[in-house]
Amino acid sequence: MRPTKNPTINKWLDEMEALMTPDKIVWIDGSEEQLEALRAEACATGEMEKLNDELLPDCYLHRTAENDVARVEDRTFICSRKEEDCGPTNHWMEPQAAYEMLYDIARGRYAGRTMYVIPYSMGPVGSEFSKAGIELTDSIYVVLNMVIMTRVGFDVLEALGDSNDWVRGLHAKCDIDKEKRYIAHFPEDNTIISVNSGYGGNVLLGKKCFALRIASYQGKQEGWMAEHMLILGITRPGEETKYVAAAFPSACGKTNLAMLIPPKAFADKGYKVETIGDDIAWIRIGEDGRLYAINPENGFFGVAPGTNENSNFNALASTKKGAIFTNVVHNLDNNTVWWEGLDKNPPENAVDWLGRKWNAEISKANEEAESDPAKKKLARSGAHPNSRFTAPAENCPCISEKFKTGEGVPLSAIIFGGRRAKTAPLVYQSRDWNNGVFVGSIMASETTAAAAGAVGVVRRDPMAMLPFCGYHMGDYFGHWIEMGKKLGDKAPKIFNVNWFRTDDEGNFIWPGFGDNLRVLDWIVSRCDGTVDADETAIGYVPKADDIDLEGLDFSKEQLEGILEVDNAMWASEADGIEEFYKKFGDKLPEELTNQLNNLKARLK
Ligand code: GTP
Ligand code: SPV
Ligand code: MN
Repeated sequence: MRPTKNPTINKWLDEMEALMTPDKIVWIDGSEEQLEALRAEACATGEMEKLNDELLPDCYLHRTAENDVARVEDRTFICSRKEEDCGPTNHWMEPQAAYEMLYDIARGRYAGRTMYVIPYSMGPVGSEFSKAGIELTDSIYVVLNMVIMTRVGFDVLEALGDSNDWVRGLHAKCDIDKEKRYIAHFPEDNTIISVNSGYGGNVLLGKKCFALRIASYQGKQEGWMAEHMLILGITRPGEETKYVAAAFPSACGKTNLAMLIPPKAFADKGYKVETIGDDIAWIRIGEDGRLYAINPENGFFGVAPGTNENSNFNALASTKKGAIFTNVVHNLDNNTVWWEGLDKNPPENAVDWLGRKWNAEISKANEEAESDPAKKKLARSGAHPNSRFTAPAENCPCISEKFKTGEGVPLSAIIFGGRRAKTAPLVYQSRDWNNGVFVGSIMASETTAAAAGAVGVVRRDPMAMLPFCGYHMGDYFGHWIEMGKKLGDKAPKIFNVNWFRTDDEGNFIWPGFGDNLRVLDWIVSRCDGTVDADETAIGYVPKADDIDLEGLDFSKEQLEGILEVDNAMWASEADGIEEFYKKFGDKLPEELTNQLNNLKARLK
C-alpha cells in the first residue's frame, strides 16, 4: 500500500517499479525506528561503520569507490527539449534519446535489491518557499544522507496533496561504472536520473540536482531565484540583525563564512553572527518588495579537510552527533575520524580513505614531501581532499531561529567571490544592481577538488553557478537583470570579495576565516550608507582606515596592498570577459555588453 493517492506520484511509481524490478519496496517515513534498522543493516553489509558512541554518538563512516569522489561535470546533462535552452555552459542530450539510454542502463538494476522511496521537502514542510521531491534509490547511504540534508517523511505527501508540483528523482548505483555514469536533468519534466555513482553531489538529488539545477529553471519560470549561496545574519551592537547571501564556487569558503566566529575584538563589542544556510539559497520578492531568502536544506554537506576548532568551530561542533563522514581517515585506536587540518595529531593506527593502512609517519611524510622529495614515496594524504561530513543543521551552535521557521530573511547585501591569487581586491562594491550582475557574471576562480578534473586552474564561474544552472546561462543573466527591475531601489547592494590573494611565495595574505567579519562589517556599513569609499574602475573599494583591524597583526600597508586594483591587469581581464561573453551570442543581455564597454572605457 502506498501512503499517497496522488495520481501523478502513483503513475510514476508504476513505471519505475516496472522498469527497475525491485525485490522489495520500502517507503522512508523518517521514523527513528526505521532509520535505526537501516543503519544496522548498512553496518552489517559493510556499507557504513559505526563510530565511537561516546565520542561521536550516532555517527557513521562511509567510503565511496575510488573513482567516485566528487561531482562529475562532464557527465552532467541538461536535457531540455531545445538544445538552445541548455546553453553553451552545460552539456545537452535530447530528452527522448536520454530517457532511452538511461532507462537501458538502469533497467532491472533493483532486481535482488530494495527500492527505497524517499518523500522529501526542500524547505520546511508548509513554508511558501518549499517544494517537494521523491527520490528512489537502492542505497541506504543515500537514504541516511537525505534524512540529514532534507525534511523526509509522509507529512510531505500530505502537504503535496494531488499536486503535480514535485520533482521525480531516480538514483541507481548500478556498477559505479565511470563510463556509464550520468547525472541527467529534465527541467521541463521535473525529473532527475542519476546512475553509476554513490558520491553526494551526484546522488543526494535534493541538493545540487533539484535545489539548484531544476529549481533555477523553476525560478526563471515562476519569478524567483535558486542560487549557490550561503545566508548569514550579522548583528552589530545595538542594531537589528542584517542578512547577507554570498555565492562562492565549490570549496571556496561558503560553509566557513556562514558559521564564522567574530574575532575577539568584535565579540567583545557584542557582534554576533548566525547561520541560515551554507550552500543554497531560494530567494523571492516579499510583500514589501525586498528580496527574502531561505535555506532549502536541513543539514550541511561540508568539506572536511581544513575544518578544525580554529578555522570553523561551529562546523566541527555540528559533526559531533548524528553525522556521516565520507572518505576521511578512520582512527582505529579510538574508532573516531581524522582529516588533514583537523589537528596536529594524526592517528598512529588508522585506515585511509581508500581503506588502506595509514599512520602518523605517512602523514608526516605527506607534509614534508613538498620540501623533501625523499619523502614522496611514503607520502599520501589520509583523507580525500573532497572528503565530506553530513551534519544536521540543528547541531550547529550558531544556527538561526529563522532557519527553522523558513519564513525567509530580507537580504541587505549579495556577495560574490572566488579564489583569485591576483587581480580581484579583498572587497569592492558594484555601482548598482546591473553593475553587480556584471560583477557576478565575470566571476572567476581556481578550480578545487569538489569536482573531478584539474585543480587550481582559473575558470569563469558566473555567480558560482557554472555547474548548477539548469538552463541557458545568457537567459539566467537576463533573469537577474529582470529581478533588478522589479526590485528597483529595494534591491540589495552587490559586492565582490576575495580572501585568496597570495604573496610571491604563494601564501594567502589575508588571514581569512573569522577575520572576514572585518570585511562584512564594512559591507553592512556601506548598505547603511555610513561609510565612504574610493571609486575605482571596477567599483567602490574601502579606504584602508575603514576596515577595522583591531586586535589583528596585519598592517595598513598590507591591507592597502590587497585592496589595490591594477588597471593593466583588469584591462587584460576585460579581454578575457569579452571572449567569455561571446559564448552566449545574442542571449547575452545588452545591459551586460554595456557594462563591459563602460568598464573598458573607465580603464582607458
Ligand atoms: P562546497 O561545500 O563545495 O560548496 O564548499 P564551500 O564553499 O562551503 O567551502 P568551505 O567553506 O568548505 O571551504 C573550502 C576550503 O576553503 C576549506 O579548506 C577551508 O579551510 C578554505 N577556506 C574557507 N574560508 C577561507 C578563508 O577565509 N581563507 C582561506 N585561506 N581559506 C579558506
Ligand atoms: C559543491 O561541490 O558545491 C558541494 C558539494 O557543495 S556537492 O554536494 O557534492 O555538490
Ligand atoms: Mn556547494
